[in-house]
Amino acid sequence: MSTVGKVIKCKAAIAWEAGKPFSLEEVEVSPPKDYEIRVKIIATGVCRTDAHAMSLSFKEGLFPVILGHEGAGIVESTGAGVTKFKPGDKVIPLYLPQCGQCKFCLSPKTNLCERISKVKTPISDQDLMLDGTSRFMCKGQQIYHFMGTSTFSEYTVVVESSLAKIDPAAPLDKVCLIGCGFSTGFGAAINTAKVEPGSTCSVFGLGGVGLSAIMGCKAAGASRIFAIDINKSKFALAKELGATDCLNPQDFKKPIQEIIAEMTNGGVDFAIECIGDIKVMKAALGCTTVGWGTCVIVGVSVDEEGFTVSPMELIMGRKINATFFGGWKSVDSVPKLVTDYMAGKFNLDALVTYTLPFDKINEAFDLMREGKSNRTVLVY
Ligand code: PAD
Ligand code: ZN
Ligand code: ZN
Repeated sequence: MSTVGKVIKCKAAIAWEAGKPFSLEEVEVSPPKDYEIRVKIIATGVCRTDAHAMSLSFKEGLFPVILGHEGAGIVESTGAGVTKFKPGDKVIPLYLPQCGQCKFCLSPKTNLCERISKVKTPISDQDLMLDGTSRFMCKGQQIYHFMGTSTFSEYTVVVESSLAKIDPAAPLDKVCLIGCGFSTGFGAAINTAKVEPGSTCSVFGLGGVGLSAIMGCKAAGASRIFAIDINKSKFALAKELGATDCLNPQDFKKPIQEIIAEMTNGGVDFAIECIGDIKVMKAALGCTTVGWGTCVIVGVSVDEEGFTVSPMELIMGRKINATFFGGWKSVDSVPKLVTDYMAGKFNLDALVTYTLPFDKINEAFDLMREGKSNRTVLVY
């Protein structure tokens, strides 16, 4: 029986309030309105950003909410006006939209889109559809969307400019990582830092994002790649993916930036912070060389105001930059990244530590918090 035009009842993980585990619930998902698409999610990764959004320290989170922003699925139905998608298309929802018409989308200088350019933090945006309403209901209550994607629901509704059509042969339980973690880390190295052949790099934090940054540094031809983490169980995979030196800051008496500077004749060319820790961001900037060192911030910090940079650090030629979704223009780039993965150009499979049934979502978050997984992919 066709579900087109009807409310679909399905499984979703709802965060009812901050700091509490998800509850698995039956939700009602309304049909897509104009320029919207309803997607059956097949697989979704679990990213640290979802954990930030449900943490007690993130003051802007709206509840109850369906989180999840690293998914892949199949179009179930389309609303009026949708021209680029049809039922059956394989797709990846995009938390960074690309409307294609705004001043940002028309500029090659940024991957931002006007649809999210005015918000303080992109992870508190896109909590409702563009008409200011939600497509999710549970127990008679409206549930917020998250980042315009809400992939922790078996069915979700997204705006047309927040969706990429991908190769129909792509394995969704792997390419879902292109929806966030892989693209962010890989792009941070090649698009934002613009890592050069023969350069030295350091990557702080070896979760799914940092390991992808290592892959990006290697693909860009870096000759020496430092991988830094306080969890040494991350080092074996970091090495496999291209790290040349693995360092645990807790093994040294001196600050890690000094150790790296000593090992590199004054500092690395590029440093990438993939944790979201203010102190580590300072260390990342501090381990770059004077003259031209570039520090790229990827990690999202939700509980602190920011960090100070001395003008001298910048006057001495260091640069600081940050990335959102690895600098990729989402609609244009995601299908190409999927094609590149299918052509064997990078190794997404290595990032997936566990693949679990969706019902084990709380376990997946525990594995991430305990440092036991790089990425867990949940399948419906
Ligand atoms: P993760 O939690 O899987 O990995 C973080 C890693 O950092 C773990 O291996 C930790 O052991 C390690 N770590 C923690 N503290 C320290 C420390 N003090 N020193 C050294 N290592 C440490 O996270 P993830 O890979 O999913 O995400 C990383 C960050 O990137 C996180 O803040 C997330 O919110 C952010 C992110 N940003 C974007 C973006 O567009 N800017 C996209 C996706 C994720
Ligand atoms: Zn993410
Ligand atoms: Zn735009």
